Amino acid sequence: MFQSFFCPNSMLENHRIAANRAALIILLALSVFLTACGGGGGNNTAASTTPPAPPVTQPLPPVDVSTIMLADKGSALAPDWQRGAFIEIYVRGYQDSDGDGVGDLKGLIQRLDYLKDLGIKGIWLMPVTKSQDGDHGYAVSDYRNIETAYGSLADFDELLKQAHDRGIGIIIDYVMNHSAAQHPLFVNSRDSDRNAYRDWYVWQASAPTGWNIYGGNPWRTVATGSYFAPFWDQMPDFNLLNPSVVEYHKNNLRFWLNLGVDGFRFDAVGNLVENGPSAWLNQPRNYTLMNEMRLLVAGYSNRYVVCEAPDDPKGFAAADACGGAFGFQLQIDLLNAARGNIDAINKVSNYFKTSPIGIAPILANHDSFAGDRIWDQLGGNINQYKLAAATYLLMPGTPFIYYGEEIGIAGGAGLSGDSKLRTPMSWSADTATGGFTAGKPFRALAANVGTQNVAAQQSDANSLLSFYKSMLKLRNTLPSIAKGSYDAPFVSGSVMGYQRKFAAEQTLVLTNYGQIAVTTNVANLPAGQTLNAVFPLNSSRSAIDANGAASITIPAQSVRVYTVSP
Ligand SMILES: [Ca+2]
Ligand SMILES: [Ca+2]
Repeated sequence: MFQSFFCPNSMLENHRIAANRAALIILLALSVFLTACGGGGGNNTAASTTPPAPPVTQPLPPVDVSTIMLADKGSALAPDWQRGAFIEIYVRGYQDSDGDGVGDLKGLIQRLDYLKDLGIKGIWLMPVTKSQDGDHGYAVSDYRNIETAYGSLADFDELLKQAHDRGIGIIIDYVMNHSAAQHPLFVNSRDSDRNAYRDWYVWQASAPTGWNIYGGNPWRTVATGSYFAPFWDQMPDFNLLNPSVVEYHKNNLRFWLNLGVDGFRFDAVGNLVENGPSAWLNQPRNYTLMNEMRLLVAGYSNRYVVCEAPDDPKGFAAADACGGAFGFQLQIDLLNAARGNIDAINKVSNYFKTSPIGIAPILANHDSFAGDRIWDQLGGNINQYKLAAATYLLMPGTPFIYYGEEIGIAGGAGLSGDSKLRTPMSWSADTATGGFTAGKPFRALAANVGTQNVAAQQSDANSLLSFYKSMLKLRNTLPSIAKGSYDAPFVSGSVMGYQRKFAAEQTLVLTNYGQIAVTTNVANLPAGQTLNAVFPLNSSRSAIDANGAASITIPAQSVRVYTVSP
């Protein structure tokens, strides 16, 4: 795992070593390490003709912590674009363009027309920065470059341009809590307790006792001390109480914003700062720190921020913290409501009575702690699946679809844990490639690729994909659904109803989660006006009586959406 620390890739970097070491010492060190890497070629001229030098333990990789100033190119996107639906995409698993079996940015560009047709207004890319893990990308080894297997910064520029041309924004994952152990900053920090970057990470002379985070000891001991790394020993936590570290991250954010990226998904914001073994989650500084980051992003035109904070979505979604956060825990109620559970239907109905508009509802994501693929959780029950989708795609907030969810992709065949959720996308029924690559996919395909795939569903008006398109079309054509108020919510038996209002537009959404048709008397409507069905289009008009009530029959397991007109 550590073998590439000083070997071929970083040898090139060593030619740029900072001037605080004499050239002679660098030559000596290069000689030593070229030999260690099997590339020295036996040339010891430098070593044999120079006088004795001070001892050098190892050449440290150069770090780039340069300042980047705000340079806003403006935004090509519509105002309120971030109230449309997003899709979370794992680039490695989306589309391979060159046959190496690994998804890449060029492949994603080829699929932008599909995403536009689906009705997507924003894409969250799981980390595209260079990583040590070569998989999920959360072990970032270079905050200002693209993962080699994904392409180049030029490809990323092209992706931004092509997405913007289609009215789609791109936000990228930003990992502020930790870097890769191979990141040059940590390699320096680990070198000695006198290194200039020692205090950029969290060090103790020896591991303190009494710590337990997610069932493990977060302290990792190496020759120079013990560092704090709760998620993985190869992902050391930054010391975010060091102002230089915060400045570094701000410069990295400006790097991407200056390129034209439309915002960020911030990883693990509940874990940023630790104040002791019983005070390591959701510390007060985490909220003010994220407010600083949000303000930095807000210095650019029309950008968007959403945070991952499973233990406090509402706190971090607040306007004086991230301004946006995923609605963790809500997904459990959404799925139980879809199964017809009355208690869950009531919880869903009540959710946005007290939640900030910045909540971003999900059904699932790339982490197994948030649940399995929806197909697996619902046992392939398409009616329940459509109810779950309708519920969160028509609600307030900004919904995030996890790639493949819209076609009912299942977990990977024979896989478990997070890998099971991060398979290649099922574009076709080809059980060898899924239409994902011309080569051999880097990981097993979804177990149901033969039946649940884009090709099979695109021309089927009753497919899950067509249903997702219908829901997103409502969101994209009715401002009240995308960004309106949440009014007059009620639950009556298995029926949930609410109204959305924006400017003069008023809509009514009714969902029957039960197994039989229900006739419901809907109240609090404008007296004497008419309900016009906008979904499905063939359902009938209904009159609102003088008391502002209308009697409506909703078939079993279905959703009805109406606009109100005089
Ligand atoms: Ca590729
Ligand atoms: Ca931390």
